[in-house]
Amino acid sequence: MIITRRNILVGGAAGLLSGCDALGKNEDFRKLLALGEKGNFAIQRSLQDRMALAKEFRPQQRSPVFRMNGTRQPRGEAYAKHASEKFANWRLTVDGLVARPQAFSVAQLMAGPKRSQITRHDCVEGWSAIGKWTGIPLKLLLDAAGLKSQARFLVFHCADKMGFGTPYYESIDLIDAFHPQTILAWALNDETLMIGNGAPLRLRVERQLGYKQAKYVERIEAVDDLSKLYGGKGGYWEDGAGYEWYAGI
Ligand SMILES: Nc1nc2c(c(=O)[nH]1)N[C@H]1C(S)=C(S)[C@@H](COP(=O)(O)O)O[C@H]1N2
Ligand SMILES: [Mo]
Repeated sequence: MIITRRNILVGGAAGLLSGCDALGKNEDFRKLLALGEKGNFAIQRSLQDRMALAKEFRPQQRSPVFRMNGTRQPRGEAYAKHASEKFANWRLTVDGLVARPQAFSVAQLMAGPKRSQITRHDCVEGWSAIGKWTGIPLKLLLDAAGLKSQARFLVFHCADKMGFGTPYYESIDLIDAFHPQTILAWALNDETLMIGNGAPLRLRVERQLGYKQAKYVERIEAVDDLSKLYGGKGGYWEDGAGYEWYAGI
């Protein structure tokens, strides 16, 4: 995906340069091309920056306790039942603009390839915590489902309801979706996730702030447009409190 976009950018500039000798002699047009090249360079730089890895820490640098914030215990009978069954019947569905909709059990995800990373979580409320997350790279789930070419964003639907019964949800673009540190985590500090931290599955998208780290994820939906969902801003806090959709750190 990203490679393709880069190729289009580079290919576009090269095509213009080779095809238009007469135009190339025109001073204004040459200036315009030079600007275009700078622009492409800037876009490529920013794409590369977004693929850069978040800092990873040493085990001894972990916080003694990893705080729980926002929902610590989802309300409702459905979640309580799942918790009492130790999430044996929880399903993570991957659907929307995909070729092959998927439904994974937590056990299946835990048996799959895993990645661990010790990262710092930064909450806009002014606290941070360093913890070790283990989970399955999101890329593997997307490869299994096969994103359709119209897909632009992934929406994470959560099992907890906020004020007035609005579900928590979040969304990311495909650059973050395929980022090597983007995982669906099922363990924190080598222990199965506690309910307060988002059991049984929560997103870790390490280049962004705390509110993007959706907990209690039960559905990942591939969409072409965020404006059709809920308040249209791509996330619970984006809709309700005007938080930035791209919360890069
Ligand atoms: N489903 C859901 N995800 C959520 C929240 C929430 O309330 N519900 N709170 C967010 C916020 S603001 C933060 S800082 C982190 C907190 O994660 P933690 O409880 O593991 O510290 O989860 C984020 N993801
Ligand atoms: Mo937060």
